[in-house]
Amino acid sequence: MLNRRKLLALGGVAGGALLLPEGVSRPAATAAGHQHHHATQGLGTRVRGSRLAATPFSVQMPLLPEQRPVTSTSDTDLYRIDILPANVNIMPGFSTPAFTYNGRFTGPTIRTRVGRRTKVTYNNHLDRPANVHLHGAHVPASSDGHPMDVIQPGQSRLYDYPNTQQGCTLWYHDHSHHTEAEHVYHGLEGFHLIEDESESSLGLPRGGYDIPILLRDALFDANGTLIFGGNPAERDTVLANGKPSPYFPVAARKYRFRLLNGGTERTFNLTLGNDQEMTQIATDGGLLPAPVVRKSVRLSSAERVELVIDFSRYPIGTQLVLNDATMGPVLRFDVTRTAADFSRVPATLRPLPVLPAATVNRDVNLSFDLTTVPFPTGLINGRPYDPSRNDFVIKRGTTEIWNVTNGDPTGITHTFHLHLVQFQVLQVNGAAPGIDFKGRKDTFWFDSGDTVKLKATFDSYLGKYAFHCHFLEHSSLGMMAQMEVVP
Ligand SMILES: [Cu+2]
Repeated sequence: MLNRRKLLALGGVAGGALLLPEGVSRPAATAAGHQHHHATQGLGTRVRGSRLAATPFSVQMPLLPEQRPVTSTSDTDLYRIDILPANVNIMPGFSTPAFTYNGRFTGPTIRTRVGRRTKVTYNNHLDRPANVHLHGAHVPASSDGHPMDVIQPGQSRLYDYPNTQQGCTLWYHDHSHHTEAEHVYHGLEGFHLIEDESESSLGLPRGGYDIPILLRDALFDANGTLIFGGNPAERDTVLANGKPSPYFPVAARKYRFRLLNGGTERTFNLTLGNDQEMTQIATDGGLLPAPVVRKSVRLSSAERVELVIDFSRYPIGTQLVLNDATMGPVLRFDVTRTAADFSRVPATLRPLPVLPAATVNRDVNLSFDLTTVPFPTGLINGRPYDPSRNDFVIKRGTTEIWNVTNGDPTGITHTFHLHLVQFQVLQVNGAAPGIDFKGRKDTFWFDSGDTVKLKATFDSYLGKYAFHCHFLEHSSLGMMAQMEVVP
């Protein structure tokens, strides 16, 4: 019989609390040596007890700036990004100490295209080790941001990304061992978009109508400081591109929105207006074989979904709220003007690759050891993460089937992320997968007791890569393991 109090000590469970070990939950402000502002209450915010709350739709959602390369050659763009503490404006009228890429709470967007190499020099100006993982990317192990492969304070590191996979919405974020949840929560995340020549011929909305939006949750104290280390379910503010439940003016035409859940432990269930239709065109690893019309979309931590919304169906002056079942209003689209629209969503997008027959089967079980004090221990196949151990050794070129099970009791949900490859989900609990599992995936959400059968081919890089629960509070507690791809 599971002790209720123990269960509540975990995140990922409604009403639960997750406390991180001492030293893991240092407030950014203290660690960064900043004096945070005791700002007065701002327009659009109100103090509720010891917390700060935002009035929905009081600020406009910003577009994320695209990072310019320092230099470019015929096939490579070289960027420089500083990892540094900064005071940023998230809640109207308040200054919030954060960890940032180039001073931005949601890091700058890197937009490249298939076959162009991206090299990024990261300079770590924090007082602690950090590193960078390009989530969903097909990269050599030396540039994957292995949890133990960190950039020490004051040091720099060049990451090299070949961008050889098909066009997709990737994101970069901190992956430093035991501090990944805290670092990402405080702002170390941003988009890395790979565009595809063959995609541009499809006629999808592009340019100013192709908009990345990072959704996440957060909790602020009355001074506007981010609160980390408590119960993730209590985070009551939803941010879109770093602003609380903003509004966004749109033209009466089609838009492509690239949504990323950048929350460390959050599952969104999104609906638009009064059951309005959204057309899903892509998932984690790029375009779906065909568009799928949806009225609700589930998006858990680290997942991406690309939606085309056609605002030409609504009169000028219409306001449409993107709403989450738990957190309420996420973002309001205000249809404010007309615009020409030559874009379209073709009936066929891109077929899935046919993977070779699998020759290896593996079982992966995610669970918590609820008996350890003061914190539960995250386990994969019964063991907490140990970077010196290879849990799986995979021969290069092999196609494998993994049966991934959420082995925890009712109420504890998990996500699963496999580095290095995009996989295909064959079955969920023995049945054909639903739309949330379709396409090229690198992360999925699953409920207690669920088993997800996936297939992947490991045909490229050698070396050590992680796989883990992408509720980062869970991976921080050990719910992570390691595979090594060998010749
Ligand atoms: Cu988990």
